[in-house]
Amino acid sequence: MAAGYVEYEGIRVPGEGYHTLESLTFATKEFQVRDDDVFNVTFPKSGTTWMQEILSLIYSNGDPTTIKTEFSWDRVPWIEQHRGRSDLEHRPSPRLITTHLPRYLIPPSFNNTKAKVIYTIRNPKDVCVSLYHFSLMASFLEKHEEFQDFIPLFLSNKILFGSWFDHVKGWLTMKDQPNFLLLSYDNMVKDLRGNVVKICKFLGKELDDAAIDSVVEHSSFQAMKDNVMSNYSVVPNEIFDKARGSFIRKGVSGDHKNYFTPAQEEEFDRIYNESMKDVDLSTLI
Ligand code: PPS
Repeated sequence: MAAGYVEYEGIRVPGEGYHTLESLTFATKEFQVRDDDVFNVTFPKSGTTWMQEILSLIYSNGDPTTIKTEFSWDRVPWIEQHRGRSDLEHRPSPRLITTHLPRYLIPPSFNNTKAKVIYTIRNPKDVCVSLYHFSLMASFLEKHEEFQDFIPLFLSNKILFGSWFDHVKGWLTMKDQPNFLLLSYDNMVKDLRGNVVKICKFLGKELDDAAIDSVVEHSSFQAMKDNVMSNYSVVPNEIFDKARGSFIRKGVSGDHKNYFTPAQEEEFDRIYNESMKDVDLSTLI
C-alpha cells in the first residue's frame, strides 16, 4: 500500500494530516446533523471546490467578499477531515458542509433530519484524468507517471473514498427524496447559470437576477483559478508540487478524449456498463 493512507470501514483516504481515525469516527458516528444543514457531496474531482464557491456565493447573496477573504475549506469544510469537529460542531446554522464520504458512512443522525444534499457527479473518465493529474502533484497520493497505469487503480476500490461506481450508486439511492438534488459537472460546464438557479430553488434561496449573475461570474473557471482563497496556491510546494500542475487545472468536460486510447475507452465503457447497468446517467454525464 502506498504510504500515507488511512483504511477506514471499506474506504481508503489520505492520512498525513488530512484524516485520522478520530476525525473519521467523528464524521461517521458522532456528528449531529441538523435539519438546516446543506451537504456538498462528491466523489473526489467531481466539482467539490466549484460547489463550495457556488454555495458560499449563494449564501452571501452574490456578494464576493467572503470568497475573497476566507478559504474555501473554511467556508464549506469537510466533516471527515481532521478539523471537521472544531470547524463544524458549534458553527451556527445554516451550516454548509462538504463530504466525499460514501452514503453508507454518513452518520446515523442524518437519517432523522431534513438536511439537504447536493450530489454532483462527473463523467468518470474525466474524473480519472483529473485525479491522475492531481496525484502527480499531491504528495499524499499514490503516483503513476503513465496514465495507462493509473486507470486500473481508478477502476479498483483502492482509489480514494472507495470505487466511483459504488459511491454514485450509494448516493443515488436518495434520488427520489425531496432533500436530494442530483447535479452534473458536465451540465454545469454547459449551463452554469441554469444550474445556479436550480440550486437556489432547491435551497429556497431567492436571489434577484443581479445576485445570480454575480454568483455565475465569481464561480467561473477563470475567476476561481485567479482566487487565491479557492485555488489552493497557498498550499506549500512540499504538499502540492506546483511545478507538476495546478489544482484548478483545465475545467472542461470531455478531457478524457485526450488521454484514453480507443481500446482503453472501450474497456472502461465495458466495466461502466456492467457496473451501472441499472442506472441511467445518460442526460447527466
Ligand atoms: S477535490 O480534490 O476532490 O476537492 O477536487 P474537485 O474540486 O472536486 O475537482 C477539481 C476539478 O474541478 C475543476 N474545477 C472547475 N471546473 C470548471 N469550472 C470551475 N469553476 C471549476 N473549479 C474547479 C478543476 O479544474 C478540476 O478539474 P480538472 O479536470 O482537473 O481541471
